[in-house]
Amino acid sequence: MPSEDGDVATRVTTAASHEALGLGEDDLLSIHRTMLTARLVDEASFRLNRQGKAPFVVPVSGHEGCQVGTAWALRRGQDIWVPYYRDVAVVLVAGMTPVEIFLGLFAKADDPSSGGRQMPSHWGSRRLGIISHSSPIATQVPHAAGIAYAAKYRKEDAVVGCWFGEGATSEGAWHEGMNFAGIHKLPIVFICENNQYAISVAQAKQMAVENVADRGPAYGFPGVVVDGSDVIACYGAMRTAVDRARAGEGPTLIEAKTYRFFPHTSDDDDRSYRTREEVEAAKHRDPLHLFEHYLRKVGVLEKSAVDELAVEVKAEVDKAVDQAWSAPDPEPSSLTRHVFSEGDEA
Ligand SMILES: Cc1ncc(C[n+]2csc(CCOP(=O)(O)OP(=O)(O)O)c2C)c(N)n1
Ligand SMILES: [Mg+2]
Repeated sequence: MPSEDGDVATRVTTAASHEALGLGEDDLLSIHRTMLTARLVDEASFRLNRQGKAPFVVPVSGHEGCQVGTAWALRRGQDIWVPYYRDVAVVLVAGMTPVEIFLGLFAKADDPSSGGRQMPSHWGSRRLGIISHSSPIATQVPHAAGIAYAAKYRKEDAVVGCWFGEGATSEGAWHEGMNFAGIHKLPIVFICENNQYAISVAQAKQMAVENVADRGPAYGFPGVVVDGSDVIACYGAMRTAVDRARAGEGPTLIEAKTYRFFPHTSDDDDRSYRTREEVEAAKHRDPLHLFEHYLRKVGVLEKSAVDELAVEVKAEVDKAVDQAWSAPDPEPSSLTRHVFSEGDEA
């Protein structure tokens, strides 16, 4: 959906109603549960970090709306997910369970991403079509474009979702991936979770434009700005983009304006670059609370049911923590697995 003059991003600021987007009550409840699960996984992970049990945590809180909203438009087991390290909620939508997430956090043998070898938050699953990314930011973008090229070349009915932060868009790899996707009209959607900071570096020090999405038309495809705190608006933008990709019309760049409520990681102290007032003000637009408000407004969930659900999901998350914590560690004898050749491995 390019704008009239074709060179600025189209703005999507208000959510269409869920009915207009084909979402029923069950969808709304599942979306809410997934956002809540991501939030509680995050809070548990931070507690575990402070207890010395989890080495490194990358928080998702604040991003749940844009992650669940965009991921919801892809099909599990058929489409391809290329998340980055902040995308707990994306991988939950893709089908990863809290237990699997904690197995990775504790570097356990049964961690589906790498058997405990990868840094936490570098998820991967062949079964679910989640591609593990490397730590250098934006390196997953050319990978995602290549995967979309392969899908198109093989005439597979798959759409690729590729997520990243706004800091990643300052990297050469990002521009190369975008350019390649535009040239070949690939079945891919790029989702920028713009939380205004790349660790401590504010957006104005990274780019001279207001919107990352403004760059989409320069690569020959639409750029869309969406309110990242509005999960339904994010779903709507992604639905349009995925339909466009599936119809062979090429990529879309979605920029979700969001905010992270916690520091960059468990190793960061954000007091050195953000005022507490700024962080507290951002929490007025908490995507989870806004969605709960929406659910009450449309009569899908009572306040008491929200509270009950929070207790239920917290119990599930706590159980997942216990299960993962008591799972076996990798065998020390397997230490060099995937580092040196073991002969005839596939
Ligand atoms: C090429 C490269 N440079 C620097 C880093 C260190 N680094 C890790 S995350 C990050 C910030 C990325 O910010 P953004 O893309 O906005 O995502 P966010 O963490 O805000 O979600 C940086 C600079 C890195 N991993 N890779
Ligand atoms: Mg950022």
